[in-house]
Amino acid sequence: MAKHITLLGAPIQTGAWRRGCLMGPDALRTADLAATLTVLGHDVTDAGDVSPEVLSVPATENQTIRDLDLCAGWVRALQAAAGKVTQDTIPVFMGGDHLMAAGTVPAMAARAETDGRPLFVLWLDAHSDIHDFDSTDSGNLHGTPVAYFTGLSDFSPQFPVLPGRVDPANICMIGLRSVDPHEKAALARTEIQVADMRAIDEHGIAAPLRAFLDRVEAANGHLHVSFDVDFLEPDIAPAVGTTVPGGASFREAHLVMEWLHDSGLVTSLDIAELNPFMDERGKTARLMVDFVASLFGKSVLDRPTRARG
Ligand code: B3U
Ligand code: MN
Ligand code: MN
Repeated sequence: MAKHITLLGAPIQTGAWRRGCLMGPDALRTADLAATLTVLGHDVTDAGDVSPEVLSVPATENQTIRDLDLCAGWVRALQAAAGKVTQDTIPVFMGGDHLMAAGTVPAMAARAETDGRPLFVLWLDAHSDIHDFDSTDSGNLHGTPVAYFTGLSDFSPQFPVLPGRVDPANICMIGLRSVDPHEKAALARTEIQVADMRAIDEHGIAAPLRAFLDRVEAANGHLHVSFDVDFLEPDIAPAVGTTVPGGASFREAHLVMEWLHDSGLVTSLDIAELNPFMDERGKTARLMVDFVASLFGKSVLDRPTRARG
């Protein structure tokens, strides 16, 4: 079914240690994201890039945090821009490091609230990104969005009051293989469902995804997918700052995208952590466009879908 898709660039890189994610949106444009989705029959608008607000926020006790003012300015600007996306369009937020999700996800949660439906989040990542201002050892705030948009930790007054919050029970993380001790303890205290790489090796990637999609459907939820490029095996997707071996394969990731399409449940998408400076002749950007195409209906053969009208 044809969708209206809005591409929105989120060239934030201050949440990551390594520079380069600011080129992410342009790499996806260069890899023909808009044209690829148009060929699939969708109506695509590229709304350009968001710019950060210029802010000066109080310092945190933890002195290791990098670029706090600019990170806070990005979170505020992304919440404002994503907050303008109406229900009749599927936004594809082109990052940008994963702190982008501190802007996009609360805005999508607020959007879901307007029709009284819950927001579910599928977090495809090697990392759980559930640090807070106190717990982060690296000082890189791309490791914090989940603790922020669930309200599990307090990020005030530096980050905005959440326009919409995600219930931890409505989050499923798939692909984890680099979790810091604080994060491990934090995950154990929540109802977030986690399928780490060991679980995927033991049961396959389809089992946790199927269970989660069934829950989203039963709750009549909206589904936001936050796809961190490091979810993937670095051999196929080298364009990330923090490569972690043992990631999802080409086939596993394609299956996830195809199932997401067939579910008809996805209402918004982040593409996070694409760092074109680390890429090999555009291969990761092109691969990500291919995955997004699968999520929006590209398939080898036609199959009956569960898509709603
Ligand atoms: N958990 C570590 C590593 C990390 C998180 N996200 C990425 N790396 N990309 C941290 O710095 O918080
Ligand atoms: Mn991440
Ligand atoms: Mn990651």
